[in-house]
Amino acid sequence: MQFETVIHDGTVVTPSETFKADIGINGGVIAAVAERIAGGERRIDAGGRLVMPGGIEGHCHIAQESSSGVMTADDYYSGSVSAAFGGNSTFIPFAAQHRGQSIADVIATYDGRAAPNSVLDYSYHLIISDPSPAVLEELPGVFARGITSFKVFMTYDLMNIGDAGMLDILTIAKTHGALTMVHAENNEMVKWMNRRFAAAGLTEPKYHALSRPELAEEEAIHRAVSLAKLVDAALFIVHVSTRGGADIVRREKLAGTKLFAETCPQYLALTRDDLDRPGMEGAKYICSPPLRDHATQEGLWQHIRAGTFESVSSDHAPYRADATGKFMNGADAPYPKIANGMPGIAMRLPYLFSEGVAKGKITLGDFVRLSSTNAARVFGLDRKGAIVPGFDADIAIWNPEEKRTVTLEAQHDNMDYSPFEGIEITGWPELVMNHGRVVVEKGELKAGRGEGRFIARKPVDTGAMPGHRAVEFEVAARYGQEIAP
Ligand code: DUC
Ligand code: ZN
Ligand code: ZN
Repeated sequence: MQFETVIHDGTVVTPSETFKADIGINGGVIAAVAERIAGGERRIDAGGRLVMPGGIEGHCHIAQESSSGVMTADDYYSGSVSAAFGGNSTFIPFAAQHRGQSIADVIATYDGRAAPNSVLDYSYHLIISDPSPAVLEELPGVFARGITSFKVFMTYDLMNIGDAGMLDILTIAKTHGALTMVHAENNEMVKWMNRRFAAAGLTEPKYHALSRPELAEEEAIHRAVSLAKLVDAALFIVHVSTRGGADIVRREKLAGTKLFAETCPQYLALTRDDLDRPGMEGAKYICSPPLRDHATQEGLWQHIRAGTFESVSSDHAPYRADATGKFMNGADAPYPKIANGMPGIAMRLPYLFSEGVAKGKITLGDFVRLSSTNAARVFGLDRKGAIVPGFDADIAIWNPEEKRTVTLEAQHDNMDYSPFEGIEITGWPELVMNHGRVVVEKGELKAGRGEGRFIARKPVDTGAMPGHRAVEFEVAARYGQEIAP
């Protein structure tokens, strides 16, 4: 068999094995994995390197306006380029509905932003902020198009859809095999804390972290899980930032709940002390849920090791430290008026590899699972996330020995700061391929604008998860009233 591309002499990493093998690629797809593959129009030498599934970034905000109207600094070009330099082959940003907007309009808007610009394959999670009857009716068409997940919020007055709204979304999602993702923080607790801090004149960035207590996340995770269990729908808790929240996820998974979760590098690398930097420097570290402390970092690593999280995602939410982003309400705005989020799409995998694999906290197999394989499975990318014949040739070749210090200049996003600046990294992605196209090689971009494809995704697979059946629906059925979703 003749191959367009052969990757040879590398060490292939899968979730369960690490072995020497060559890979033959034709038509953008992995055609063979074998001990020795001769020929190839192009031969890529991976001697001394790790050959892994390209990263799948499942949580990032690209060309997205926040509910208060701030546009992210990255569009689908800079966002995808930055993702690729960070070892990713595919990404799934959000397509965000603003209240009153039809879903057809949301999708058309994001298609216009993504298709001409993305260098990587992409899909969207739909953010629903206004689950009106008309919007709920539109959702089956969205699933039919292969957008099989969406995010809802339990916080922010302009985004929070309330418990009944969540139940409506969860019920429709269950019917269509879609996955509901949730930002879980108790809105009323946060608003109450905000009022207390405002009354005391405490408005510097460091109070942001204190205004969103760990209990606000833990309560909301517990409530979100309860809502999902009532209708036996699948749920994905995004950006878990607390040990207590992760404990709930773990417990519920053990009980068979159809539950998935992620954490993010910033909760492992940074703490609330970073918000207490001089002047308004701390604004760069404002994200929600907020940064916590060293004990939390330890707890989150324990949960990563124990398998509580499907993935470690970046939550790349790039707002520049200027009037276009963080300071759109003024250079000394009080913390509730500073844009929430920080960049990190390029640092997610180098950080996870360096802190996790190189420091012996996780195995190479764990890294592959957390960076790619699990996201493919949970988000329905059925031809991605593994080095298997028939799958897309989405591959990242890593030099596990390369050492770098993170600098802003070496980033490829549109940001004016990196929260990871100065961190020492061991292990770096040297070549990134998407659907057989080399996108990044030895520090150079090789792909063009708009070459990435929209990928239609499959329903979430919860077949192996027992789930729950709320007893009240059973009793109603015994009364002859079938009201179960
Ligand atoms: N939630 C996110 O997922 N990202 C940025 C801000 C937020 O609230
Ligand atoms: Zn969120
Ligand atoms: Zn996010």
